[in-house]
Amino acid sequence: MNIAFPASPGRQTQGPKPMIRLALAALAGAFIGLAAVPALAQSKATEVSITVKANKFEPAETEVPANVPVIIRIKNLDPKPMEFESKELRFEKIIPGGGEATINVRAQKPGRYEFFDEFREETTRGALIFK
Ligand SMILES: [Cu+2]
Repeated sequence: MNIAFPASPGRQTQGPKPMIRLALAALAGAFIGLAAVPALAQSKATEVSITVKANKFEPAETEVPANVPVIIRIKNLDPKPMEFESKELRFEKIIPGGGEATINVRAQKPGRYEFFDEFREETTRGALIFK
């Protein structure tokens, strides 16, 4: 029932409404962003550096705290590409020879979580031990 606003075909003012809606959405986004900051600060990620040389991870095993996200900085020192992968930690990344990458891993319960180079799965294996 649109009784209060009779249609006036000649003057269809669009008005600033869409802009206001956009601005509100941006504001809401800003507030969500702010709210997320304390949560991030709470669960500080642990950083680990792992290299690959002559088809071996170094270190092959690394202990990290459980229930905290982990940032893996992986460097491929070999001249050929690798596919750094973990089914348990759910990541997969191709890293060119001589290249490096950063992998973000979610917080995990205590346990041993394996990773490998999928191009050389038999020889190139390692694990993160969440404790
Ligand atoms: Cu793969």
